[in-house]
Amino acid sequence: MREKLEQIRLEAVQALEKLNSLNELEDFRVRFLGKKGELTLLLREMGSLPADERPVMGRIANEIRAFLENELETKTAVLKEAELRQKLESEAIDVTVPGKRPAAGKLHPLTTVLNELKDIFLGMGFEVAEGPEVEYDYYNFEALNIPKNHPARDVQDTFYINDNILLRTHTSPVQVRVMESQKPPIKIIVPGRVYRSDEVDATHSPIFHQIEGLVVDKGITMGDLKGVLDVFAKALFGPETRTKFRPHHFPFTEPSAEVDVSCAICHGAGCRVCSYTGWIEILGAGMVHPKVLQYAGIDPEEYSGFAFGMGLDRIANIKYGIDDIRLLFENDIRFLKQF
Ligand code: 2NL
Repeated sequence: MREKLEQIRLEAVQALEKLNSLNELEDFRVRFLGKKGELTLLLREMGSLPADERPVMGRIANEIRAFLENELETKTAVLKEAELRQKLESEAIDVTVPGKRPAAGKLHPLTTVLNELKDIFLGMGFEVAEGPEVEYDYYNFEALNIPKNHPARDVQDTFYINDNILLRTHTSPVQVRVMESQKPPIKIIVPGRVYRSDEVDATHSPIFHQIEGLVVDKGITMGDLKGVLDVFAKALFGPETRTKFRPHHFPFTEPSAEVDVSCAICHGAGCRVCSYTGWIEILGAGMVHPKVLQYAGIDPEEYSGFAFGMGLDRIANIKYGIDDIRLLFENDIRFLKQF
């Protein structure tokens, strides 16, 4: 019996050293100290011992039990501590890792440019007018002195709904409607979507955006037109900006001009943006044709006016250095994020 007890103690001490986890600790407890454990089973055999040996063996067995229980307790505390430390380490949150920036919405570059243009013209006393994108042939062409055989009326350029109805090719019909329904003085800008049956490429899109302006009053002259467009160009491209009027032809204005602004990138020295000319063409303008006033019921003997029109997409591209109009319509988030 004494030898068996020694044997158990030896095995237990060896097993103790190999214990590495709380699970193994429990297995150890069951194996040596449990109800069916080696020590318990051995103690059951005490009955068959001579009476004088029992107390001695009992004492030794209890010593071993107390020793193992003590060891088990110590080892449990050590392993629990180790497991806790490992858990803390593996689940630790590194508060110094850079955060993820929340995706915030932004305005489309066309919207930003339109807001800027509106600000500039509202500052000069203009009001914003809007109107239908589906228009009568009359308002889009006839009332603007664009004769029946004019190339701008070609079905190749215009989306016709039927003989009389079309998608507006410019925002001018809105100005005609305002002149019909309002007495001068008239001082409006008209932004909006317009449509032309163009082949899509870097500078053409079947849907694009225009902003036109119209001023009608007594005694309006080309000098007023030049003054307004000069203030506008300086506000949009910077105070150093100059404007240049080149003679041109539009059916709805007489005289007509195309207007260039000095290149804001190279200040006239010549660069990629201005095709090395120092000038950028940004709009068309002129004095409202007397026939156009007459069509709208305004007496050209009493009133005169000027008008201008520009492509909003083109202005946005110039301002932001965008080289392809299609980017404005594709809504590729990688493109839009840059503004
Ligand atoms: C251009 C040129 C222009 C107008 C638009 C206009 C409107 C009325 C009467 C007279 Cl109701 N004119 N608009 C005048 C001159 C030029 O646009 O190149 N636009 C992109």
